[in-house]
Amino acid sequence: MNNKTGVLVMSYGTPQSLDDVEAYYTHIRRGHPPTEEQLKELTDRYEAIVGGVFPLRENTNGQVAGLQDKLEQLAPGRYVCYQGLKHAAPYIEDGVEQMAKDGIKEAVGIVLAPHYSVMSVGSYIKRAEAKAEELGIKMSFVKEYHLHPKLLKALSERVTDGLQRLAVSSNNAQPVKVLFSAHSLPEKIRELNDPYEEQLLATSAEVAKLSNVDEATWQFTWQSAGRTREPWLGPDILDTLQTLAGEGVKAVLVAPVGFVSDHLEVLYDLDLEAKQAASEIGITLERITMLNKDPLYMETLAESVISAGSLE
Ligand code: FEC
Repeated sequence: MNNKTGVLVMSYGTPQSLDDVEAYYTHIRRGHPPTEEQLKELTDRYEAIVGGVFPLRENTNGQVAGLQDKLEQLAPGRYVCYQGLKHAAPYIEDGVEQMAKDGIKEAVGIVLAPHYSVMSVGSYIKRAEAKAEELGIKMSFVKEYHLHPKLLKALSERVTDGLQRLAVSSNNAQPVKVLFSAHSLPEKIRELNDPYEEQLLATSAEVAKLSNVDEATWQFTWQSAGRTREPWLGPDILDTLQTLAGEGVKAVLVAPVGFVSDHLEVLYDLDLEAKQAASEIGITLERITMLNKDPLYMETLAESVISAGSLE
């Protein structure tokens, strides 16, 4: 018996190495291996950003350690963090199993993604819950923290800083647009009354307000839609950039508020693909820096964990 409360910190996961991309992609595709062409396309994207290093792993490790430190400050000796990844080892189930081996009886689960969708955070929770039930661990979950004041403050500081950088790199070009973005999901989530879109818009509106960005100067767009035949939520950022160019916009600050780390969907989809597309149509594009181990983000996570635990 361990009197500490376990904290299962869940994140997307990334391959261990370029050799591991196929296994990782197969896991994302629920056991269906990618075609050679699909595998090459994804491997090329990783090669373009990392050259053998996968930044999400180090960033997730850093966030888990940062959360442990913050919990230790706020509630000394009470919590112990475990990592559980969606598509790579240690998997979500491995994290729960480790808690059981350590004698943990009660735990809180939190995902390193602020917005709830049944297809994202919901699926992490489902897997953790099933394993915890099997192993007799009582678990509660933080479902979302998209309006936590410290998260909003950390993001708004980044928007303010990003706008200053954009003014310099674009030579004060006008008009400017702030584009809040997040990972697209299949359009069918709309039939499920899913809160994902509403929560993303709420975060965007609050961050815009705190950064003094008026309503006409920001909008929301999707990014990184999956390569499947079904329709995904749009417009995609590449289409949005075309529309903005048609409206005469000259400078864009992208704020990917649905993500919390530097990883493929930011470093490739935004920094390489979107930036290149923007420059071809006369738009200077900058992006806000990601949260990674930002102390305000660590406090957001720690306070959310503590309040989820105390609701029991
Ligand atoms: O840096 C890295 O190695 C990993 C970057 C990465 C993050 C991420 C976050 C989210 N995803 C979400 C939804 C989907 C859905 C599908 C899907 C597919 C991929 C593929 C790669 C990938 N995702 Fe991802 N996602 C990242 C990477 N994602 C690679 C496969 C190739 C491709 O389609 O581009 C479609 C498959 C399915 O049906 O499951 C849906 C959502 C997030 C943000 C929340 C979270 O972090 O969990 C939502 C980071």
